[in-house]
Amino acid sequence: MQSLMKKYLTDEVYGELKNLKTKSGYTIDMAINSGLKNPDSSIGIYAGDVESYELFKSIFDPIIQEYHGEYEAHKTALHVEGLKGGNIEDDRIVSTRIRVGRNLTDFPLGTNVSKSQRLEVENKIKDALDNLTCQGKYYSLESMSENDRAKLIKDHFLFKEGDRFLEEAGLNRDWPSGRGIYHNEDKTFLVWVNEEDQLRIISMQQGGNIKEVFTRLVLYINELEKYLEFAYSNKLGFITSCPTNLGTAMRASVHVKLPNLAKDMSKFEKICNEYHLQIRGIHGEHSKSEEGIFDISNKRRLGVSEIECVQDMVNGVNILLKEDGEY
Ligand code: ADP
Ligand code: CIR
Repeated sequence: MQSLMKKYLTDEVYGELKNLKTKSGYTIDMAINSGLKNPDSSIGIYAGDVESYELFKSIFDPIIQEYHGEYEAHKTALHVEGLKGGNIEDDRIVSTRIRVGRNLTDFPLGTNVSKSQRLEVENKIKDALDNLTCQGKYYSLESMSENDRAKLIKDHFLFKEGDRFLEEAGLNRDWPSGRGIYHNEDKTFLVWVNEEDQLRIISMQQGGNIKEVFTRLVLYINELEKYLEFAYSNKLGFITSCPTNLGTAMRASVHVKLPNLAKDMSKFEKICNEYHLQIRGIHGEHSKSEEGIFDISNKRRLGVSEIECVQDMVNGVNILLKEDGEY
């Protein structure tokens, strides 16, 4: 399957964009490098700064439309009130995780920051995290032992090293400098620093109490917003490196056992398309399912509110559980 970048980058569009450069020095060649070097990309393009989405809109706009669907405008509404069926009591649900991506205003995105800017971003985020009432700790990647790092990755808490999509997007430059993870003692609230986005704010726990996970996430995002200013636009919502994360930048997922649908992938995929769900493997994006366990999350994030993202996931997962039980 060709990437959305290849689908929409006609000779005419490339000709129009090839000599343009944003104020931070980002070009269309930098934006499409990941998709060109990784022909199995599904999207294949990254922004370098907020301005990229405007300057290169003749390629970004159709990709955004196709991924998120038609939408009028984006409006953030970060609250849990109104969520229906927020506790899925079914022992096939292994765990729940909700994350949002955020980036700071006044800096290029991770694809195009300098080493010193990345360290500045890390310091600002560390200072803000110090104020959180969950009393977690920040661990820089540089200071972490190889064993601790491997365990955090295996247990689904930390990002991996060497992702080839991020590599070719310039997101792994100067690794591991400036990267790290913050978490509370029981690892139910975590923040990744300077991975694909400058912040990935994460709430997670075992089981299917989605409302509890969502409530914790909202609480600490609100606390962080007192200390950090996140890049946001009325048209695109929260600004992220990858156009799939624009809008709420929210991915609400469960790890769920669906052994029967696993043997009937065309039906599984049909249901997921209908209910705006994405299927990932057990170790995140581009990984495989193990023992019939899948990562099921909302797909659209732009032009929908945060609660709609979570509701998409809840509604869809209930259907999948029902269908899987009927074999
Ligand atoms: P992101 O969610 O930030 O887009 P990934 O898809 O790579 O990135 O997932 C990051 C990590 O989070 C992976 O280790 C993945 O297994 C873990 N993860 C995602 N959803 C869940 C979940 N519901 N329960 C436990 N771990 C999860
Ligand atoms: C790709 O194009 O496949 C990667 N750059 C990741 C794209 C974002 N992920 C997604 O929508 N699943």
